[in-house]
Order: sequence, then structure tokens, then C-alpha cells
Amino acid sequence: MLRTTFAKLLAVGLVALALSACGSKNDNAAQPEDTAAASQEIVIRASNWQFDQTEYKIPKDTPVRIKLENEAGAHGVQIEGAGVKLSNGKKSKVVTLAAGTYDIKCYIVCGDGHLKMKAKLVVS
Ligand SMILES: [Cu+2]
Repeated sequence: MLRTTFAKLLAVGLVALALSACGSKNDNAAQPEDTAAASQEIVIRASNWQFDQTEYKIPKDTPVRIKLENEAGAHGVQIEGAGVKLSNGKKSKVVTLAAGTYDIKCYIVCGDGHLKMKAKLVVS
């Protein structure tokens, strides 16, 4: 009886230890890179205060890895209607999108030019 309780406590302790060890490796407890399979990748490079392109193009109905690289400052990429929200803690996401034009914006208040940080994602 006492033995089983001890074993349970030990198991709980080990899980907690594993979780905290994992969390200390990254800023965020979440996996920073999406490891799902993708047939293509695009990189959105952010700096103060712009994205490297005003328009990014990807094919429709195809798994594409969208990656954020912060070259200067700490910015976030949100793609509205696409379920994409990237930052230094979560740098990539694989998405399969229907054709259309999606708005990209910075969602982390990053300074003077924050509101200028806009682009489009064209899926066709
Ligand atoms: Cu911003």
C-alpha cells in the first residue's frame, strides 16, 4: 500500500522533472518548430519595422512551412484566417490553405513602426 503510493509519487515527480527540463531549453514550453511534413517552405524575415516582402506566395491545398526569422527586434507574425501565429517562441507552422489572400501583420507591440508591419499572403 505504502509502496504503491511511493511509486506513484515517484512517477509524478519524474514527469514534472521531464517537463521542467524541457521548458528550460526553450523560451516557451511549446515546440519552437513545427515538425509536420511540408513540401515547401517560406521564410518571413522581420526587422524594424517591416517584413522583407510585401507579398508572399504559396500554392493552395499544399502543406507549406511558414517560418519567421527576426533579423532585428522581436516581432510576431499573425496570418489572419490561416491559424498562424509565430514569434521567437514558436518559429514555424505548417499550414494547408485554400486559395485566397490573407493579411499578415505583426501582433507584438514592437515600437514606433509596429502598425506599418503588414504584408499579404497570396495562396493560389
Ligand atoms: Cu510589431
